[in-house]
Amino acid sequence: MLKIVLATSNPHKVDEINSVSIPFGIEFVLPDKGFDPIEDGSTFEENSYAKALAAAQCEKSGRNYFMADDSGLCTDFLNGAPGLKSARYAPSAQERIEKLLCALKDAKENERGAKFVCSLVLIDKTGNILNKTLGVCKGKIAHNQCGKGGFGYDPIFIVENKNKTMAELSQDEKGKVSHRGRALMDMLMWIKCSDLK
Ligand code: ITT
Repeated sequence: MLKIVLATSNPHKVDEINSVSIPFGIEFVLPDKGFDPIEDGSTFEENSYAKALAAAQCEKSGRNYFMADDSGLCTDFLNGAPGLKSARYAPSAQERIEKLLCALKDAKENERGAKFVCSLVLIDKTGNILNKTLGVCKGKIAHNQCGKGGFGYDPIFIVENKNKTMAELSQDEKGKVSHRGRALMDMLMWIKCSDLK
């Protein structure tokens, strides 16, 4: 099994990614102690690279490859917000959901469009970018929360062409349509064709 450090503190990302990658012979593991990235980039990709580099810099276990996921929810009504600030929009996941529903309370049905974005960046221990992928999942913001699966904004994100929120999908279904699932599939295909070991 090829082990790659996943530069994150979010256990939901590790679960979602490993549920897809392990059948491909690739396991993602948490960074060593001291992982504390500064996410002050102006794009998802810049933040993703900053996280991957921070994991490489605190590596003590001899692992060679580091991948980061920077992701977020962009809404049309709020000109792309919360976007890069999705994780910091309010203190807890429930408060973030409530704040977003409140911010969209006057948005009409055709103004509730939104997309989840995920930037994956894979680097080696010296910080060289080996590959990067981007995944997008389109949908709209619901009026109320629905579903218990996933994490974050999933209970208020209605997936395009499915009459369900992301939180009503199984982990398998989410992996097939989500921003993370799409970016990950491209990344796994690249890794499989590369000679990383
Ligand atoms: P790391 O930086 O440690 O990876 P994080 O949760 O802070 O963990 P981000 O900075 O990438 O990650 O912020 C992403 C936020 O966007 C996340 O906290 C959620 O609020 C939201 N988000 C991202 N992907 C999501 C998904 O699949 N479902 C629901 N919300 C998601």
